[in-house]
Formats: sequence, C-alpha cells, structure tokens
Amino acid sequence: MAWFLFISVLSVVALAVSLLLKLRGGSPRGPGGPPPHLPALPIIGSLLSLRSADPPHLLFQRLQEKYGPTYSLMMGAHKVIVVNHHLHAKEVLLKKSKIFAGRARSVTTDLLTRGGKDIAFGDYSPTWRLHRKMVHGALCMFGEGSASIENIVCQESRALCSTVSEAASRGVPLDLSPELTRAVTNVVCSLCFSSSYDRDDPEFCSMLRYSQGIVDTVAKDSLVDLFPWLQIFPNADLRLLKECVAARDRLLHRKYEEHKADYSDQVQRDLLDALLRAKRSAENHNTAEAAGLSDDHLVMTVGDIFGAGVETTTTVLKWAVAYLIHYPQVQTRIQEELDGRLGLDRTPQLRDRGRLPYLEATIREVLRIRPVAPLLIPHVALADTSIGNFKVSKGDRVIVNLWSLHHDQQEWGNPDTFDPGRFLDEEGVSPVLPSPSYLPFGAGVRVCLGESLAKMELFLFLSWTLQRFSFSVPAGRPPPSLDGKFGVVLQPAKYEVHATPRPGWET
Ligand code: STR
Repeated sequence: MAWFLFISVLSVVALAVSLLLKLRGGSPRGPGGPPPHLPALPIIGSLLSLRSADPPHLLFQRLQEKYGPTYSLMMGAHKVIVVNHHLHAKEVLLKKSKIFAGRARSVTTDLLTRGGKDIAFGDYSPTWRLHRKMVHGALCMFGEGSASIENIVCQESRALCSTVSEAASRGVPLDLSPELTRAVTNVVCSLCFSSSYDRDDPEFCSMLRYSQGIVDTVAKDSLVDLFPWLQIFPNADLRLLKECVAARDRLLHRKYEEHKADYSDQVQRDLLDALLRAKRSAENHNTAEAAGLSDDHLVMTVGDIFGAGVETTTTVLKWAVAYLIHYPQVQTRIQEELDGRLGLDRTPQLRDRGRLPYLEATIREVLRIRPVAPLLIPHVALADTSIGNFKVSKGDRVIVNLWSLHHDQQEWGNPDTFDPGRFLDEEGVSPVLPSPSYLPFGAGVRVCLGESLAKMELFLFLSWTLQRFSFSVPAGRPPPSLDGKFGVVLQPAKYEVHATPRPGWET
C-alpha cells in the first residue's frame, strides 16, 4: 500500500513535469527513425497508458490498432520495443539472433538465478555460450533418442493412468493438476538426478508449493522490477519469492553435493553427472570461458531445467485437457485414431508418433492457441541495430508478443477457434505448418532447449490417457475457464474433470 501511494504521488509530480516539458511521443515516425511510441512521462514512463484490466499480452496486441505492429514504450527508465508481427519477430530472433541475445537484469530474476547465473535469464557472453552448449549436449545424451527416457515417461504415464482410474472408479471429480505435475516432475527428476517421488512425498509437496510461488512472483514486470528502489518497502510478493527460492536452493544444493560426492568419470547416471563431467573437462582445457563457470552456475542450470521442464509441460497438458473438454468431437477423433492405428491391446510408444497425425495436430493447436510463454522472455539489443525500418539502440529491450503471432487474423483466419484440422494437409493425413506466424518454442540462439523432450512427453502422456479415458465436466460444474492467468507462464485456472474409462479399458 505504501509504495502504491508513493507511485501515485510520483505520477502527479511526473504529470506536472510533463506539462512543462511537452509530452514526448504518441506520434508515428517515418522510415529510419525509431518505432512509433506510446506517451511517456519522466520516471514512470508509459505506466499511465498501460493501465488496463487485460493481461499484458492482450493489451500489447490491442495497442497495435493505434501504433502499428511494432512500437515502443517506456517501462520506468527503460525503452521497450514490442514486436507483434512474425516478420519482425523473426528478424529479432533469427536473422539478428546474436544482436538481440541479451537479457536484462531484474530484481526478481536476480534473486531466482543469483544474478543471472542460469541459461534462461543469464545475459549473453562467452561463458553463457559454453554453458548452453554443455546443457544442450547433456540433454541430447539423456533426452530424445535415449530409450531410457521413453521408458521413464511410459512408466509415469502408467502411474498417471492408475490414479485417474482410481478416481474414475469412485466416480469422484479429479483435479488433474497435481497428478500431471508429479508425472512431469518425476520425468525431470529421473533425467536430472535419477530419482522420483511417491504421491505424498513431503519433498514433492514442498516442490509443488515453491514452484507455484516462483511462477506467481518472478519476471512479471512487477513494480519492483521496474523500480528496484521499491525494494526498501515491505513487499509480500518479494518475501514469498525469497522464501520459495530458499526452499528450492536447499533441495538443489543437497542433490548437487550428493552427486559431487559419488561422482565417477566412468559412469554417467544422469544429466547432473553429465554436467559435472562437462564442467571438469572444460576446466582441464583451461579456457577463459570455463573459468567463469562456478558451482553456482551448475546449480542454477539444474534449477532452470527443473522449473522449465515442470511448469511448461504441465501447463500445456492442463490446457490440452481443458480444450478437449470444451471440444469433445476433437477428443473423440483422437481416440478413434488411437483405436484404429494402435488397436486395443497395446499402449502407445514413441515410434507411433508418425501414425497419429491428428493427435500431433492437436498438440500443435494447443501450443498455438495458448502459448506457454506469451511474451517469451524479453530480449535486449547488444548493439545499435534495426528492426525493419526502425532504429533500435544498444540496450533497448525487445518483447516478442508470441500471443499476437499466434492470434494474427491475417495468418490464421479464425485465431480464437480451436481447430487442430488447420495443422493437417488437405487429405487430413499429415501434419503441416499452415503459417510462418508460429513459434511456440521461440527461435534462434535462445530457442527452447527442451523442445524435443517436451514434444515427447506431450505425445506420450496424452496418447496414454486418451486411449484409456474420456474427460468431461463433472456434473453440475462449469467447464474449465479458457482465460489464462498471466505470468512467466500462462497457466489455466484450476478445474476438475470427470474421467470415464473407455470401452475395453474398464479394468
Ligand atoms: C518456473 C518456476 C521455477 O521454479 C523455476 C523457473 C526457472 C526457469 C523458468 C521457469 C520458472 C518458467 C518457464 C521458463 C523457465 C525458463 C524458460 C521457460 C521461463 C520461472 C520459458 O521460457 C517458458
């Protein structure tokens, strides 16, 4: 409350100053100049134009009507360019990937990552590149292609199905969220630490709690991120974030120390072993990049893999089930495809992926209509450059509004309709990409590292559960809300499902 008052007082002061200074902005600029910009005041920047009941991705999409697809605004003292069209998005992410590879520091992400020692929020540097290469290598070794990860996902799918089956037999509505989270967490746990959790494991419960706390508070462009000096005021969000990060760090440290203690060059049990080995080998080569790579870097990386691996995949699965409940005809068509291609006597495997195009198209459509990270993570220009005809200065922040790309009327015709068919060719037999305005995993030097692992998990978890169950709204309940809750990931609101075993899978 105190800081809210403070901000209000500041707005009034800033308003007065602006009357003297003449309002900057509000007008489009010609080619070669800066992008059109929202009005901005000293100190508070464009905050007054950004007040809205809509979440940022919708507001930024709507502002295009007035300012065009690429425009800029001031967040506090920082210039932010918002990109809403795929051509400019690809210029930023692909064509000028390295120029736009920077990251801004913020109070909340600094807390989460010890000042950017991770990959997702860490700034671009030679050490960052080496670090990312190591993680990429380790993920390739243990990710897609390794039989063990398929086995782990199938084992978790089986456990998930038995929980659903139990709820179905008792006829009670089920909140799938903790069940999906546990399944996905166990995949990441096996991958990183070769361990997994039972349903009521206290460590797992604490993990659920702190992860949600972090998602609720980190990197939301909250006021303390805009005005770091606001930290001097009591702030409930910041306190929650600190507690959650401390709980996460205790767990990560314990795992890290355990792995270091039983490390051997001969056996690589999991991703953390692979990272330890890569770090040692880089150190033996004595490069400057490797010298910058501390224990903290490895711990923060595991934190990233965990956070990214769990929150994103779980969120997509929850959206998928919510949409399938709203569109039962899509659910039925997936099930007919499963019955026709697999029969009723075996469970899905990864190699069935090519034979289930409608399921593949549905996964693509879910990732389009509800992108996990609607604004990606903001990028920073590392040098003076341009986007289209617009000048961009070193240090400018760039937000790629993936939501706008995925809901572009010109590209998708009816962007708000859930229609997996748009991702199939005319015969309806093979998956296609109907528009270039589609980047669910981002692109370029910062493209998602977990893309193939995620696709594999989405395919297996959905095919296993849909083969056995039909999901619907429990009697007397409203259908799941399709509005997301905005944050680093766009999460669906909590909902419950009614699961019915399909014919042939009653036992
Ligand atoms: C989720 C909560 C947590 O415990 C740790 C992290 C750190 C990595 C974050 C993750 C978060 C949310 C999703 C992110 C991921 C890095 C890449 C991913 C932001 C905050 C996306 O870009 C979608």
